[in-house]
Amino acid sequence: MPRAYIGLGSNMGNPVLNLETALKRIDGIEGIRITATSSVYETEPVGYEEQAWFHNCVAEIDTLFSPEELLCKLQEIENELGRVRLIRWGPRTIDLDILLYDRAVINTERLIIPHPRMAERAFVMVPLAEIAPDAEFPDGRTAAQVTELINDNKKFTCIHRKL
Ligand code: PH2
Ligand code: MG
Ligand code: MG
Repeated sequence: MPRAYIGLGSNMGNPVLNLETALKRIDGIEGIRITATSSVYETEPVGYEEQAWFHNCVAEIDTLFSPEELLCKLQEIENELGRVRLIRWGPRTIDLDILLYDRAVINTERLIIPHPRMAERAFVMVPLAEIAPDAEFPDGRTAAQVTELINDNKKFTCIHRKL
C-alpha cells in the first residue's frame, strides 16, 4: 500500500486543537490510516514574518488513494476546519500539505510532490526525520540526510506533545 507523509501547520485559533482535530479527521477517512505522528513543534514563521508562530507536526499514512484523491480529501478537511487564507504564506487555521508519496515525482498545476520547499524547511524536516529518518526522496536521499543539510536560522522548539 502506498505510504505518504503529510505536513500539518496552524497559527490561528487554538493551534494544538486544530492539529489534533485534523489528525482525527485524516485517520477517520476510509482509505487512509495514520501509522505515526511526530511531536508538535512551535516554529517561527517562514516567508511572511508578521504573524504568530506556528505549531507544526508530520503524520505518516498508508493510503489507498492516489496523490490527487488524497489532495482532495485533505482540502476537504482544510475547508471543514474553516480555513481562510488571505495572504500567501500568511496565517491559517490549518494547512495540510502532502510532503512525500512513496518516491513519486508529480508536477501538475494542482499538485507538486515532493512538496517544493520542504527540503529547506526545518519545521517540515525535523518532525519528518523524527518519525521517519529513512523515508526516501525520489532521488534516494533520506529524510535524515536532508535534515542534516538545513541551515535556516529559524527558531523552533519541540513542545513534546505527541497527539
Ligand atoms: N507554512 C507556510 C509559510 N510559513 N512557517 C512555519 N513556521 N510553519 C508553517 O507551517 C508555515 C510557515 C505556508 O504553508
Ligand atoms: Mg504549507
Ligand atoms: Mg498548503
